[in-house]
Amino acid sequence: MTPHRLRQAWSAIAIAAAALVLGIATTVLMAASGAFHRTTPASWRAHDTRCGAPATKGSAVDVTVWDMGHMMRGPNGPAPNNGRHGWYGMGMMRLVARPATVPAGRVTVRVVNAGTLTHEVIVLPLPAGRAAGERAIGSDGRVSEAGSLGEASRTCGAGAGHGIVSGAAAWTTVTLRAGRYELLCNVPGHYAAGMYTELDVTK
Ligand SMILES: [Cu+2]
Repeated sequence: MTPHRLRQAWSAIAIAAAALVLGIATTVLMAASGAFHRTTPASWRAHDTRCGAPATKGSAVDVTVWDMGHMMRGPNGPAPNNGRHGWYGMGMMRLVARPATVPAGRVTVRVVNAGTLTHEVIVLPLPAGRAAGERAIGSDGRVSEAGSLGEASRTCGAGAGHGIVSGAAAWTTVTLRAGRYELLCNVPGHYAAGMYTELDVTK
């Protein structure tokens, strides 16, 4: 191991340790705020002041994500495979953004998880000539996140985390140029189950 490699290794360990401490702190905060004790997980909590996105400058896009968790499995286990990626048993899931068009600049994506499962929202540019929902899905049930501009996946917080638990909100602020974008959930199987939508940004 060269000195350079050694430095890289040590900084990786330091980052991992910091992430662990942050994770524990987040868990403690979530426990304190009652995030683990929601009794009506599918309810709409956009106005839950313990878990709402802060006021923002620029545009806001409100995203609602949901699933039909109770329909995900038949009496004898997973629903039959319809041939698409083997994720048919995940049932129907949706991601809806309002408004669907915003002006270029700072855009805060505010997500409410009205479903029963954990979700997330990732912002990706939409390649020319492609529609939302057309990305290649890997054998792990996920799409490539290469080129991601940001994500809301931290329960009751901003940016990347470990997913938005049922009933909670999450948000992220990104700067978007004019163009077409796709908002999607990349929890395994969720994209194939319908968790994507187009977001257009005008000049
Ligand atoms: Cu999802």
